[in-house]
Amino acid sequence: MRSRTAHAVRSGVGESAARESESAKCRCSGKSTWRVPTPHIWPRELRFSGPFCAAIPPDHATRLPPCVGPPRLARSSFSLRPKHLPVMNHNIRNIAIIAHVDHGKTTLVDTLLQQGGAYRANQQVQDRAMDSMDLEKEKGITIKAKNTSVHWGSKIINIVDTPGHADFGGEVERALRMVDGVLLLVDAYEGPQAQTRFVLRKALSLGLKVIIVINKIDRENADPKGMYEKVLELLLELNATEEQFDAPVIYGSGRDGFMIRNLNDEQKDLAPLFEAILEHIPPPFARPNQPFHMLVSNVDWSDYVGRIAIGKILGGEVKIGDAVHVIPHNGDKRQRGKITKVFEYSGLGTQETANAVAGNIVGLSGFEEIDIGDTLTADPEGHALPFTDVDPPTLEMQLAVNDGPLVGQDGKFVTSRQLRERIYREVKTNISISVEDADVGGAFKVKARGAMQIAVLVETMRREGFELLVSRPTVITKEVDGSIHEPYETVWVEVPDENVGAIMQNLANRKGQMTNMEKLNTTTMIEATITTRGLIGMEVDLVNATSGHGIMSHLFKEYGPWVGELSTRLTGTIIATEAGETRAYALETIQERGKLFVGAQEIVYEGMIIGENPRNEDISVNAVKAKQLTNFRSQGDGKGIQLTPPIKMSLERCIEYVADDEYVEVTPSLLRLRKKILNSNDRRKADRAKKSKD
Ligand SMILES: Nc1nc2c(ncn2[C@@H]2O[C@H](COP(=O)(O)OP(=O)(O)OP(=O)(O)O)[C@@H](O)[C@H]2O)c(=O)[nH]1
Ligand SMILES: [Mg+2]
Repeated sequence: MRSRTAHAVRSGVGESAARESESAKCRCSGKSTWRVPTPHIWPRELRFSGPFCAAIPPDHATRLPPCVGPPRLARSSFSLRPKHLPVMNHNIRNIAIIAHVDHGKTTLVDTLLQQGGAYRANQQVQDRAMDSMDLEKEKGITIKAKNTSVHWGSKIINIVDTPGHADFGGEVERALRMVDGVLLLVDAYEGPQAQTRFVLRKALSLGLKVIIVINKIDRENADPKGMYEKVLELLLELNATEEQFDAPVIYGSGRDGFMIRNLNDEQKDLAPLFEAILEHIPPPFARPNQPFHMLVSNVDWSDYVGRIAIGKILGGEVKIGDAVHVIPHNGDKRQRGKITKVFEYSGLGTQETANAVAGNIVGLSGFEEIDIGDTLTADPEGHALPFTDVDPPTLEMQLAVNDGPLVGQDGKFVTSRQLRERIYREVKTNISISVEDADVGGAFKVKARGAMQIAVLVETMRREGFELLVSRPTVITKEVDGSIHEPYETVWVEVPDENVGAIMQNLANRKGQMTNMEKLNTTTMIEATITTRGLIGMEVDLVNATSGHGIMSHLFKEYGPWVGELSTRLTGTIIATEAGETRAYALETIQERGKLFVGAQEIVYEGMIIGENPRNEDISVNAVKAKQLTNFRSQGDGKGIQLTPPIKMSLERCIEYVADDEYVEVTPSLLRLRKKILNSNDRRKADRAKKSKD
């Protein structure tokens, strides 16, 4: 019997595949075999899970078509002719870094880049370099998944840094389609959280190899061993296969640039992590001897070359000038294109290259119209590669043209056509957002995973010079057996012991049901089931109730029966009745009735919300009233008047704050709150009509 490892190496199969083969036995003959995992990208029924007979290398097995569709066995690429060509590019590893928000993914990429030689010796190294968007830098979170690569020895490791915030889960889902394994980062103090569960479940379901990285072990009170145990519990709960359960674990600190296999090893560098990646993550399953084909997993935009299709080359080779076919995933007619540029991702940018081979993650330009999920192939008869949709959106918000009296005073883009074109463009590169025209002209219904996702879009548009109106988020309901169902989530809230009562009360007001409570060192973890509707605005309440010490994470659970009316805002508003510039004299009396959102000398208009009434009703006030002039003039308006500084809310807070009959007016430099109906008489009439209808 020939040596399995030697055979594997001779035939070009990577070392890890050879290692995998050690225990494999052929089903038909019982002889030793070598085994190659079928790529997760194929539908389950097409995957071949058992070992192959050594005599027929899997590359030639008729059960493995490159594309879906009717079997086309006569095609030359599927002939049974033995060809001892490599089936894996063992110089490459493709990994994604996944974790809950803030568990240190982007910081680890910084040190991987440094130690992987991405910087010159004297080059200035930035913190969280992959968070290159302005909004990412400002918020300190990753919003979009990004590709990079490092070299370790003779190998290239392609890395995708993913966002950890729940609202951007769609980015993680599509990143996972490009890779063959993941680094699951877990904070050694916080342990697995809601989003750890979400991303791990997705990775396991795609059959990806996992390396567990217990990160931030430098933190005070870190419990690396305890957290590793918790990850194992999570793997069990998520029905990981035996092989996935045996995932290797590495401990370390991404920030301090070291990883170790055992806790008492010397804390030196990231070498143990690099070695674990090369050892445990399989080389990409790709077929160099087939015509070029690739599934588009992401789309980028460049002012110079236009749309760039990003994905892992699953077969063949591609070079500048090649003619390729674009097969749209929505069933539209296939189109022809010509590759104008091939990009590889390295360090902090992209690098043009003349050609790229199977297994590599690349960007390709040359297509006017290309969307995520489309297939690129050099084979004129090739089929579309399977594309599974990401989890559906649960929230909806309306974006509308600014029809207020101050429209156009601040922004450049204010028309319905401009707004429509921009929103529809966003949907092309962000598959977890969808949009449709609303019933009224100039308004669009944008559906997403969370309010933050839409807030990021609105903030980006605002910086581009748009003016628009944004409504309160509403949940997307479904009809099940004649009754309305709404989305429910599991929420985990960790609060200092003294705040437990306040948070339980808050959850109860939002019709949340507590399902578990666990006492930790100085804090308490509360687990509850609550509607997505009930969760809106809860983060702000938590920060206020715990002076910023509470941590909260949530995860979509299921659709369940509608829980009825829910009021998450118990206060009313103070509304301006007249247009003009606010006067300190008028505001002085108004501030006795509630909290103000505007200061003196600000422009307001009829129907604009200028403050909060602690009672649950709206009051109308004149904020531009000047002091009556008398013969005995005092020393000028405003002198000696003490106004409390107005409350200025962030865009996200405004979106969570507004009620159903209100809008946030967003302009490049201002955020205003207003009633949907500005005229007070019209508003009263509409209220009466609504009441009589109810
Ligand atoms: N003590 C300690 N802090 C760390 C470590 N790695 C990252 N941090 C800190 O954790 C915070 C979050 O780090 P990021 O790298 O942005 O986390 P992330 O996982 O990329 O966050 P998202 O992309 O928003 O999900 C930052 O303040 C880092 O300085 C570490 O190894 N030890
Ligand atoms: Mg990040």
